[in-house]
Amino acid sequence: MTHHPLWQQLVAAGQQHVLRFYEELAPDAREQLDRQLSGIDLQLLQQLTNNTLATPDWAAMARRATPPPAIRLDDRQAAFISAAAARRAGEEALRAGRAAAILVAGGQGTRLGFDHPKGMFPLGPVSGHALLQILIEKVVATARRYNASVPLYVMTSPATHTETVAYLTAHDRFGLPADDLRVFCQGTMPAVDAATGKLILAAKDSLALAPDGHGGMLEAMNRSGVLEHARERGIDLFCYGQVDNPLLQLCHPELIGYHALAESEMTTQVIRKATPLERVGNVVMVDGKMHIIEYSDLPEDVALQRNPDDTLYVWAGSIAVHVFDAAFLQRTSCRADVLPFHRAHKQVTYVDAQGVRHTPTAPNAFKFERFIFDLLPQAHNAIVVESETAEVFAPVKNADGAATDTPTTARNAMIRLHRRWLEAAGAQIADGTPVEISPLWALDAEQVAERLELPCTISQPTFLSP
Ligand code: UD2
Repeated sequence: MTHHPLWQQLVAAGQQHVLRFYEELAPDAREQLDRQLSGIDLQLLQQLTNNTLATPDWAAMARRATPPPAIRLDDRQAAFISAAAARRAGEEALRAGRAAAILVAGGQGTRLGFDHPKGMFPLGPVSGHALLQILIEKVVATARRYNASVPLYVMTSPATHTETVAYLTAHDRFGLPADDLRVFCQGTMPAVDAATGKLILAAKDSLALAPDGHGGMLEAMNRSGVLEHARERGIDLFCYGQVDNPLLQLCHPELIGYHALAESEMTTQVIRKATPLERVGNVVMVDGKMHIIEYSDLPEDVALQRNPDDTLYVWAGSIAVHVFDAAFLQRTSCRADVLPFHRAHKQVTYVDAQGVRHTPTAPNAFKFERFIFDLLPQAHNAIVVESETAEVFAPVKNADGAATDTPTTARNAMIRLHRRWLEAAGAQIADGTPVEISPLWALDAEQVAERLELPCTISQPTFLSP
């Protein structure tokens, strides 16, 4: 194997075992392995494995964290920007075609028992529409409402890319014009053996690679030409959200307006956490900078702290909805080290020195991921805007049967919200009757009030669509 072009580097890094089966591989299998190996930064990997790369001490940071200044729901009057002014500014940005949307959709539906990209999961309580359809139609409806184009950038992972592209093509992009949709694929990071730091062979001709986290978006936007596409279109802000939240308000005018008027480089929509250990990021200030400390990194005693009025001290839950300034993403996407890596202990299938495949029953490997929200401390004038949970957040994380964040809890949240909008507009709905509103019919309570023809009585499952 000594004639392999990467041999010296692999030996220097103690990783030459990855070529163990090289001699017996067919030419295309060799090519695959070569391609994977040439994409790896061995020095970075060594630093990550040895933990010599300075990773933030989240627990220590959490202990000196304070609540972030925020535009609170129950105190909108006191905010330095009024809700009305924010709405006007947001609508203006949308009308001028200055806003684009980003959806991160790299996850599979495995935890839901669904063997496809999570975005394809049928969630609509009456329509049965998939998460992707529900969210893309919000973008289509926003573009129509403001008579402008709103480009959408969907980030996939190697596991979801091909199927997502085929799905969107088969459905004519759910109404988005061809030039308003770009699907780009995030990168990967190799998994390493937790005990030895060695690269793992998932097969004789393949490394164990995992998606590099949604923070991989920065590099992928650059590499795939998405940033350039947006620049040419005159986009100066990106509205970001996750595909697993059907209540996501993608491109919400008020949020965009707060962002624009505050001249914020990164704006975060938050909810008031219902419970201390809720599985959301925690927006806090540490040493004068805004950070999100992930729920898994927040020490329990800090999470449990309360104010004298019994509200949570660490209250601001990030639901992974942001507005990014385009120039901010351009600037940071050029800096390779701008986002730290988070190390996770996971189970990874491997082939041993004899070529026998093993699926471990306990974590055996480290995976490395970057989180996009770690950009926050770099952003100038970062602001936090609180929204009502029932209007903005119903994540789909677990299969039905779990206590929280299941398809059923998300469907019920959609039904409750849509029922509330309809009843506020004067509809009479029989108890227990599911109702669902297509984003193409109405995006919010205001549009429902405009559209609804009275009298309106609903006594069977109803999907309101154009
Ligand atoms: C995420 C946030 C958490 C909170 C919560 C709200 C992280 C690390 N944490 O928690 O703070 O806001 O969501 O629901 O994000 N994804 C990719 N590529 C990747 C990894 C993830 O596209 O490499 C997408 C994935 O498709 C999903 C989203 O990012 O839509 C969140 O990922 P997750 O479900 O692993 O994160 P979770 O629920 O732990």
